[in-house]
Amino acid sequence: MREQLEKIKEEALKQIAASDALEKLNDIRVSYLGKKGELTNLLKGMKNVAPEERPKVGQMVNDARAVIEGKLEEAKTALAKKAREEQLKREVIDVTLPAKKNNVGHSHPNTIALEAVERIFVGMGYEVIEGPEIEYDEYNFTKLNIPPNHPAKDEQDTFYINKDIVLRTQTSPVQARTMEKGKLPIRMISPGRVFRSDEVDATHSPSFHQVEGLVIDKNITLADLKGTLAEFAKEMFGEDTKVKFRPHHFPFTEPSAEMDVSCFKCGGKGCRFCKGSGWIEILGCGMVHPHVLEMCGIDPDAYTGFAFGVGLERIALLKYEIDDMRLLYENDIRFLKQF
Ligand code: 2U9
Repeated sequence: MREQLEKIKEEALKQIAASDALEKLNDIRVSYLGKKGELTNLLKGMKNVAPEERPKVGQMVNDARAVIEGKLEEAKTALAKKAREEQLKREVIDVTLPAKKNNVGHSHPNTIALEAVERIFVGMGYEVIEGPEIEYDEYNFTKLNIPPNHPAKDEQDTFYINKDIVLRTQTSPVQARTMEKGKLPIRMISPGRVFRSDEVDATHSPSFHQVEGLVIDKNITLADLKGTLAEFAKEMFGEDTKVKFRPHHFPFTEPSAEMDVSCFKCGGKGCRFCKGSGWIEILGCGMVHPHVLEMCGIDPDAYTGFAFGVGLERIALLKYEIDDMRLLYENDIRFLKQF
């Protein structure tokens, strides 16, 4: 029995030494020390041992059991240590490698231009008011004196959601809604995204941005419009900027005009930038049409007002000498970082 015990112990220790996984050690524990394990079976054979021998043999079996258990524990600790070391090796960090730089964003030229426009008008006491991009036809057109069948309402120019609702083609509905609230006087600008079903090219996009302005008070005249917009031009394009107003037509203003600024590249002498004319068209403007005042609930005999509209992309393209509008919609950080 002693010999049998030694053989079992040796075999167990050999198997333990050769084990390279925790599951194998577990199998060994079961096959030697488990309920049906070899050592347990050996104890079951004690009845064949002479009674006086039994304590000694029992002690031997228990010793063998302790040795196997000890070795199993040792092997388990060694395997766990090896696994930890391998994991550490896999996760090793080379602290000498250069760090990955986070990409830092940059303000868009539209945003820079808008902030400049807002600063100028807020400085003159205007409020900045925004409104919905999806609008009723009534606010986008009818209340602005653009009647049904007007060419600007043509399907080619306007994105219709249904027969009554459009993607706004201008930010004017925000001013119409403000007028309807009836709190006078009004000094406001409304910046925002507008939509027109245009083909994309160097100067057009189906979605662009406008800033429109509106002033309504008693005794507002064309002189207020001219003085305000001349001041805006100086602050936006430089102290020496001159302005020129050319008659124009908009349904919502009467009289209407387009305003040119003296070329800020050549000072008005004429260059490639201003196509030799010395002037650059900047915005549209006019005195608010009495019919618009009336439709928005304001008495045209008591109040007058002026309005203007500028394309933000146009300002950004001119100010930063960008020759293709499409660059403004690509958001390439290498492009944006130049401004
Ligand atoms: C109300 C009354 C009048 C807003 C105005 C313009 C002139 C204008 C264009 C500039 C370039 C649009 O982005 S663009 O294509 N806009 O020329 N906009 S007056 O007039 C208003 C607005 C609201 C109630």
